Amino acid sequence: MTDRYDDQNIFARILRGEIPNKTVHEDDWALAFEDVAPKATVHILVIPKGPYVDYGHFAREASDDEILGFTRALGQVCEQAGLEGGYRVVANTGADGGQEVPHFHLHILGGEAIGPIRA
Ligand code: IU
Repeated sequence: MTDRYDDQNIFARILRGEIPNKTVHEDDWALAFEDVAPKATVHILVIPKGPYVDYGHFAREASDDEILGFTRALGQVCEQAGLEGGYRVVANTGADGGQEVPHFHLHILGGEAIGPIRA
């Protein structure tokens, strides 16, 4: 998998403020916003501010501060979303993982019973 980052991808453009979004959280390390095509009652995307293509790229290249800041932001968003019944966090990665936008992002899905992962 290539780590070449396309700075014209849609999430890069959202980070630069070129495209509107429904932000639910923003700090130095992460932006969280509602998915435009929700796959569950609650569907939030959390993205790091840095230019990382996917989870592997982020885990390898991001600084400890970025990883810690992003992880804490994710936890904060999950807690603030009021998902008392639980939720799922998903990182689609690469073509086989069904990743469409080449800027690392985590999906938070909840607000309803999603059930176990099935093939
Ligand atoms: P994926 O993991 O790369 O497949 O997820 C990309 C998500 O980004 C997907 O759920 C889209 O609905 C969502 N999305 C968005 O929220 N805003 C956009 O402008 C575009 C995609 I394009």
